[in-house]
Amino acid sequence: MSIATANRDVPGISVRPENFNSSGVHGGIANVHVHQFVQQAVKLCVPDQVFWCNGSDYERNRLLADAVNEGVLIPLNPRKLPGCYLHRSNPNDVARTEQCTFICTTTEDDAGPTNNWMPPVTAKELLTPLFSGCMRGRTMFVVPFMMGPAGSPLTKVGVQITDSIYVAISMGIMTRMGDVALKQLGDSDSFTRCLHSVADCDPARRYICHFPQDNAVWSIGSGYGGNALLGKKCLALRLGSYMGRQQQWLAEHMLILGAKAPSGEKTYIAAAFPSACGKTNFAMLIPPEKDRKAGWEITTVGDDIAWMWVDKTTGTLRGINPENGYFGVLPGTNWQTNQNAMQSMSHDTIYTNVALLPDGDVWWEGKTKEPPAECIDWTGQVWTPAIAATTDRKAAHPNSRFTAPMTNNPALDPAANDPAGVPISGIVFGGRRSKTLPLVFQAFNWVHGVYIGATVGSETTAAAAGQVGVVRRDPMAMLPFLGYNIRDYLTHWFSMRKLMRDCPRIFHVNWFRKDASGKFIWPGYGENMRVLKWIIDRCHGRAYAVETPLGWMPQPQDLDLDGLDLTPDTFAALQSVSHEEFKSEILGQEELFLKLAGDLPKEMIFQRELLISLL
Ligand code: GTP
Ligand code: SPV
Ligand code: MN
Repeated sequence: MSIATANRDVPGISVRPENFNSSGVHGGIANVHVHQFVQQAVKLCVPDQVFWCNGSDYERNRLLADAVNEGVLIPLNPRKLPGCYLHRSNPNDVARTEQCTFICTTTEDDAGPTNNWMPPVTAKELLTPLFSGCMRGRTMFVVPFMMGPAGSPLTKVGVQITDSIYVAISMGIMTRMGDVALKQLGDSDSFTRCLHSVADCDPARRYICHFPQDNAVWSIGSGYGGNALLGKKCLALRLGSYMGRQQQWLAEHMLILGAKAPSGEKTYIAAAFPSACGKTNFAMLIPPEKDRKAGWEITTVGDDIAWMWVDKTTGTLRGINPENGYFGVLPGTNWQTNQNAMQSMSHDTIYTNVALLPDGDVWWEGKTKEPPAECIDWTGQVWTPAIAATTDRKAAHPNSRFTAPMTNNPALDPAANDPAGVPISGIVFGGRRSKTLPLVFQAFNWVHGVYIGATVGSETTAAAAGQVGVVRRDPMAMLPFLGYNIRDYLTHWFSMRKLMRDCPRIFHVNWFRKDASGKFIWPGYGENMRVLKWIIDRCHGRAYAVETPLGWMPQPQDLDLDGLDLTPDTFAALQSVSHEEFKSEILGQEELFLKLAGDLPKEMIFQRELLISLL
């Protein structure tokens, strides 16, 4: 076995395993705990080579070249898409697999009724034989990474071991990767130990196991997205939420956007929508032309994850985006719907599971109105519109995604790297609901807002394996990402109120209501600015609203609908709430209440009783 350190900017040097010296110093990496972790992993997985990543440009180019040589990445047209590559995942491995995802805590009660659970001992007994020798003939990448900007109070370090060069390269985009993370870690032992192997990529032997009590993740059998880039959902949400509860902060499946008004006033809003329900698009919103002309600017702090804490001196909620890049949904994304996303992926981007055009460009459903005459689909087969019409085959997978550095985003917020984070004035919850839920309403107060977040329902999407389009409860959009008992999570949310002097206002939105013919009623995307302006005004105690059983609602005259092709009747239809339909909605919420059985925080019970008595 040799240990490749060519990445130390000195091509071609390898260090043999016996050169691990007693102090653990190797390859410029001095942290003895990291060394012990790597040595244990080497013993278990038996790789041919160990490659320590330092995060340099030199290293990135070398990894990209290796990935191309191995056929893992296909270079795209360098004139149209400089620095971009196509990756095709195993067709059995295209989305998160919630049925293979486990929270491994000593008691089942710690994981709670919404998580798959295994005792840590059982999980390790089950996974150790799967990891045993799984990297024979392969290279083990050691990927130190940091979630959060350097020096932020919540920033965390992880070390991911992986045998996937695609994962190593992706971690270099999605996180602050390499020496910068080791510098933050110093001599400390407190880093998340992430062990990952694609192994034989067999769904029957796929496990994503979280050990919150040991600050560790073991993932095997998948090379895709949240299953494999362990800093994202595993560390930043599942383990993050567990730490957040212990340390009185929140790790949430939320975007953070900044909105600068023509007056210069800057407002930051966080929003939680379930997977593939509009976070990236809302975070990168481009206002309608008249708002842009008037001086409105929307900027992105984050598009998927927010870590938020209460500032002790001011008593306000502040947030950071722990990530460094975007892993964004492609279908439906185009120059009309999301120009900032298109710019973000215009160079130095990895496209996963999209179609390849004859000229080395890429395509996915919804990129252009007209499909290409011919392309190679995401599985590598010839695809034409005629084939699609007879077989229902998509050119790109519905969960195809781009991986791009956040610095590519022309609308990146100036505070995206600020360790002090940004002040959060409003929190928005939302779901994908073709019926029942109005375009927008505001909670009466924090407790009511937490109830609204807790009872969010949304139609399932292609972001997770399984049936698409069925309404399920997805509390705070965190159902698949909670690292502990939902009872304690809701209690934690309620109790955060006590730490805050001036707490954010809470809202619910639904961009996805449909008419009788199945068409979206609301134009969405950039036009969501009209709703956002009302939300911002409400956060600052300005705009008008009427009281309804659901919460505060704008009337047509309270929202700027100027220049929008939407009749007052249509707006009324968007905002209408049928008491009968809402009674069924409350029955739908029972799904969650029954799971929590006798364990419901009392605020949840009182809020539900209040809602029922108002209808
Ligand atoms: P994850 O990365 O899975 O957490 O998803 P996300 O919440 O960031 O979702 P994203 O913004 O990528 O949107 C998912 C899909 O919804 C894409 O196909 C978008 O085009 C579509 N979408 C986003 N916003 C809107 C909207 O306002 N209206 C409509 N009709 N579709 C939208
Ligand atoms: C999601 O499913 O919410 C994602 C994609 O953001 S993944 O990273 O695969 O979880
Ligand atoms: Mn997500």
